[in-house]
Amino acid sequence: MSDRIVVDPITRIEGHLRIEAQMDGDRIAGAYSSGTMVRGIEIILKGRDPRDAWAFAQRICGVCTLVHGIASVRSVEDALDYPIPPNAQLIRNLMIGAQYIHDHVMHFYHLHALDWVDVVSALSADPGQTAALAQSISHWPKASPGYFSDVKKKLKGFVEAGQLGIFAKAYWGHSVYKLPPEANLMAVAHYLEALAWQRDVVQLHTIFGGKNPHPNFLVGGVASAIDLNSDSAINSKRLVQVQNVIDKMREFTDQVYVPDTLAVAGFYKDWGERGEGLGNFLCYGDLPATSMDDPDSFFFPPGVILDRDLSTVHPLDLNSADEIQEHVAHSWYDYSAGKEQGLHPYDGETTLNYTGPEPPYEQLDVGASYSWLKAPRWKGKAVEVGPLARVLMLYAKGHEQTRELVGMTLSKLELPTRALFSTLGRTAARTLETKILADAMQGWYDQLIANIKAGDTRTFNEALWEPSSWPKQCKGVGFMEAPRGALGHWIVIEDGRIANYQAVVPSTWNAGPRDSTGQPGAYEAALQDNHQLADVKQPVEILRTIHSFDPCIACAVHLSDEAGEEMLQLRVT
Ligand code: NFE
Ligand code: MG
Repeated sequence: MSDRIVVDPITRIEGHLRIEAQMDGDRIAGAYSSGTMVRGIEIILKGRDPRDAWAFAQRICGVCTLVHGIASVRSVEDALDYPIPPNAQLIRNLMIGAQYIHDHVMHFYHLHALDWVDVVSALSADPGQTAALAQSISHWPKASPGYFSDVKKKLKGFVEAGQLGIFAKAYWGHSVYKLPPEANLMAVAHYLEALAWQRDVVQLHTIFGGKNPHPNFLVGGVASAIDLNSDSAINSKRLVQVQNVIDKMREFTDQVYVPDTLAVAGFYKDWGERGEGLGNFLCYGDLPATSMDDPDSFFFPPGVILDRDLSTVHPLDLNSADEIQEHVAHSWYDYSAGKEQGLHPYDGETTLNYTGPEPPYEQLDVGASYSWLKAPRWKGKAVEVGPLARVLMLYAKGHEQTRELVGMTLSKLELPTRALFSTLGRTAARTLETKILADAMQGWYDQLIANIKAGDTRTFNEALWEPSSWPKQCKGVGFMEAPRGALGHWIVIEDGRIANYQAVVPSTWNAGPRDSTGQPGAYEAALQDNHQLADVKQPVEILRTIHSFDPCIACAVHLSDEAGEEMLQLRVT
């Protein structure tokens, strides 16, 4: 196996991901995705009070900082049949929406953009022409020649001091970077602006949840009281702040993020023809207008799309033992019934069995086990989850704004509908979903204000708080759509304590390894889909497609990294 490219770690992600690409000349013939750190949260949770589980589960990740808290409280509420007040539902929707918008903008500018934007090329941009470009695509006020001249000066300072800092060690000057210097300079300016913007908009979480990362949650509601006459509760001043954050989110999305995505995509249309892979998409659905028991009221509809057939959305059942199962045939785990078995999360097992090579090593034995991620499957099929899955689901269900935005995007880029199923389509879907959600935020906010005006300030239901009111045994699933896709926590409660807890996480669906039938996971399939490398020593194409999924391996393996050591290597053999 001499012609295998190893990229480890994949940078500009959360967590530790290794990609091995088996080359056939300059083409990727087989790709292997490996999570290289071990999990532990599910073991830590056993025996604890279910009302505390969210605080532990939330520490799975600091990027999708609230989603494991929400999935966890929902799992307990589902198990106990525990209703929450309408205001709590609205506040959760606002917090989830804010998480998406914050996370997607940061992913685009700070994690993904540098796969498409050559920072060093920005140094040869003409600030006047950059201003003309910026003004031609948006009304964003920071677009004068003087402004771009200042950004260029700042960047020049970094480079001359040999301190590219956050921009260091990329493949600058690579022939696959296609943007003109002016577009590169505009993108660098927005990269820096997005850093400041995200600090402001994250306030929404601190207002409703006390802090960020890891805002506070509560089984039975939300951890914030509404009292317009109190300084230490959600009052008029705080509500005005929330409105300001929503305005800032919508403005930046409309004026910067959407136009930048379209402008950059215009130079990379060939990426609308590669990197799809599976063609199967799954959503659990989320953002209820009423309650989690009423999927018809969800803003994001649940369902499964197979073989990119948008005319049929298949229903799914998170409680059925035959539908969602995790496989470990190529993962460093054992199941008591054998490694070939699939297990539904209620019956899930977390038994570590590392059989890989001793580090440092050249290559993984991809014919055997090669990842700390399990391989989740729906009815035996590998599926993709995330923004593209959600946008396709909205599209298939006839959501009008989605249809308009998708139509506008394809017509501006002069691309066929088929281009949705690609690396470019995945990245564009994230942008469009942000626009759709930023607009929806206003609706949830207006409803919250209307409830408060009508005298309803309840945010917590104490009816089932005491374990003495619980059944001796029960189980439930808390699910949501996290920024990276479908997320579920399955809990089994016995005598008021956690008997079993399993999280099946978006990046596990997408980044997982092959299963017992040899089916690749979503990353693997995408990399095997029409990927030529212009320079095997600088495999930026691998980064483009992997980053289009926005990996989070901390989530995917439920991290507990005892050694804390990274293996830094890029090896071309
Ligand atoms: Ni750590 Fe996460 C999200 C979850 S993982 S980022 O979004 O759940 O895929
Ligand atoms: Mg899990």
